[in-house]
Amino acid sequence: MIKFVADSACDLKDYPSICFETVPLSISTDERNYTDDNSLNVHEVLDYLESYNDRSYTACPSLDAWLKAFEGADEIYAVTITSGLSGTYSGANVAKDIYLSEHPDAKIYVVDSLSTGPGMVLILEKLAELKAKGKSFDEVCSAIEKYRRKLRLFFSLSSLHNLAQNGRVSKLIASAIGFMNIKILGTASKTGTIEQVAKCRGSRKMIDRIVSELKEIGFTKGKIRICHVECMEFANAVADKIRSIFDCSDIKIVPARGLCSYYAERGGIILGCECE
Ligand code: X90
Repeated sequence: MIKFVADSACDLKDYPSICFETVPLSISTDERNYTDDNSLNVHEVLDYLESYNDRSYTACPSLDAWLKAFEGADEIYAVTITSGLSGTYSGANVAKDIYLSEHPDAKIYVVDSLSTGPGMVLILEKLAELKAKGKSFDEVCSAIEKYRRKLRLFFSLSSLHNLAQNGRVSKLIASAIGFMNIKILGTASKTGTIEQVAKCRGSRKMIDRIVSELKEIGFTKGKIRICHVECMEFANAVADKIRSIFDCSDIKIVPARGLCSYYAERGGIILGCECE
């Protein structure tokens, strides 16, 4: 049996047409612990964290969760959030070694997305497409290694509080926003870490800046996937503008699950695109 597995940073809960499972990261404070599984109420977690004034944390999926997701399969494709910001990729590789020692005939490919949310979705879609075309395990692996390099990720955030608190961006960058309607535009670096692109005042300027970045990287008509943290309208406005400027019809928008919601925070969007 073939299984596709991703950690919960992919923002999908299900993927009809393939055998798909997600493994949860977790979000916690010293008094509560949330598992980013299908039953998590993201809205409630965001409310709670806004009212809670002490530190909060996240943690990788457990080895057990990966092993349970692998169970029963002999060909496995596992997609993780970037190894540049999380230990999830190494955790998945430990689980892979354990699984292979118990199922020596199985094949497992763990993909480091160097990205998150929408970037992981594009990789999952490509995996599903390659398998639907009957490609072998080795063909899929080499095609995905190439495809991964063609993806770009941008994000517009209204607060960097949780990223700074957990050491994923510098406190200096983080302190520059969070007031006067300033949003920050960032991108994923080649090694899957966070790079600041611009600061923009207001949604309209941010949308224009996203469009000019897409032009800059040579985006023309590839697929675009967007996740948003309780700001569907903003995500729609970004998508509408992109449709009006580029010859791009394949745009999909989903709400972020817990992990991306925690880091992107309310008002944040993350956009992944294919680029030549
Ligand atoms: O605890 C853990 O291992 C998870 C750590 C995840 C840290 C960053 C998640 C970022 C999510 C924010 C903007 C996107 C940045 C992506 C750059 C590659 C969303």
